[in-house]
Amino acid sequence: MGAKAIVLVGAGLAVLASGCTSNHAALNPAGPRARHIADLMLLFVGVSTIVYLVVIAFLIWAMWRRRARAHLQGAQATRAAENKARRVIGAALALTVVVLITLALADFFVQRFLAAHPADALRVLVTGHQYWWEVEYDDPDPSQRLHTANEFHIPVGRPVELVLTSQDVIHSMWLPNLTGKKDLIPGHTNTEVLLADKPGEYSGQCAEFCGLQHAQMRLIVRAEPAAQFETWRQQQLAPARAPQSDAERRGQEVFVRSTCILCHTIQGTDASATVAPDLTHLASRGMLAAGTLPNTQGNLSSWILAPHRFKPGVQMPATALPPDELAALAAYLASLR
Ligand code: HEC
Ligand SMILES: [Cu+2]
Repeated sequence: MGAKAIVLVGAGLAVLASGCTSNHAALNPAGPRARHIADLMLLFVGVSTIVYLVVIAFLIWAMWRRRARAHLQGAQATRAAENKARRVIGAALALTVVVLITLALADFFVQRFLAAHPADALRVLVTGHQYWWEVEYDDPDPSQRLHTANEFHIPVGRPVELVLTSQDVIHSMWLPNLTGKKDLIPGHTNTEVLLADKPGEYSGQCAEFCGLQHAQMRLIVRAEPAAQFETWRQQQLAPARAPQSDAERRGQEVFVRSTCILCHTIQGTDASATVAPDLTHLASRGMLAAGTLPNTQGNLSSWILAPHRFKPGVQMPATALPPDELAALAAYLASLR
């Protein structure tokens, strides 16, 4: 029993501690929006805990007192006790109203803060798909509109306005270190603001059940200093790196004559379909298929051969290729930095 309790308390503390350092935790805010939400949550939990403890303390006190006073009798004593009880209940009621109004006001001010959208924000359009995130940076100049998927960068300290919609069903974006949840709804746009004040890699997740692979619909946001962000932006805007080796050249040929080009884009080749993640700079991303597999050449081969093995229900068909063509294709994709 004692050992069990120690293990439970230890596990609880470990969860709390990881909540304070994790890159996927509302209790480890990396920007003012998430910080306001975390503070509001702590305020609610703190006030509820105090109220609970006070009520339990009164309950214990009342039980103890009743037993101690059981010998007292008489109409006068009863009336005096009732009057006192009425005053105590009245005071408790008033206190309850004050606490409720305080919490409602705190909630109102946090909501008002979250609803304010800055005018100078960078605009990023995010579209939910079963089961990946399409990302496009808005710009009046079409040549500056960069496209990527599942992983995107933002400059530290500059607000980013996300314009959220969906291509199929309702998804929800949740980046707990940066802000609260916001739905992506087909035929409708929602907006949400990201503002990171600490550089870092923040993990996000689809937070609205959207189909079989809902749990494997992860998102990575990298917040970095403005100069580094600009370098990334320029690198992503460039057309795909030309194949250098024979294997890579062969891989590119395989890509453009396979079914891949029905769904994917690689800027600078004939592939320009937009129903699946843009692969122009695939190798610059850490993970494949929305956080499902580490982005390695071996995993690329396995993924092309049998995507449903890693994501049952995935909207990409398996492609059977001879081993040498598959290896060349994977080598080419792995070179697209
Ligand atoms: C019918 C459309 C379709 C075809 C054809 C197709 N794919 Fe895909 N592909 C997808 C979709 C949809 C995803 C996203 C899957 C997910 O994460 O749920 C995807 C994901 C990928 C990814 C991971 C991308 C990322 O950003 O993580 C790679 C790599 C890929 N496909 C390569 C290929 C190659 C190579 C071919 C041709 C052999 C191919 N695909 C054919 C639809 C397609
Ligand atoms: Cu989803």
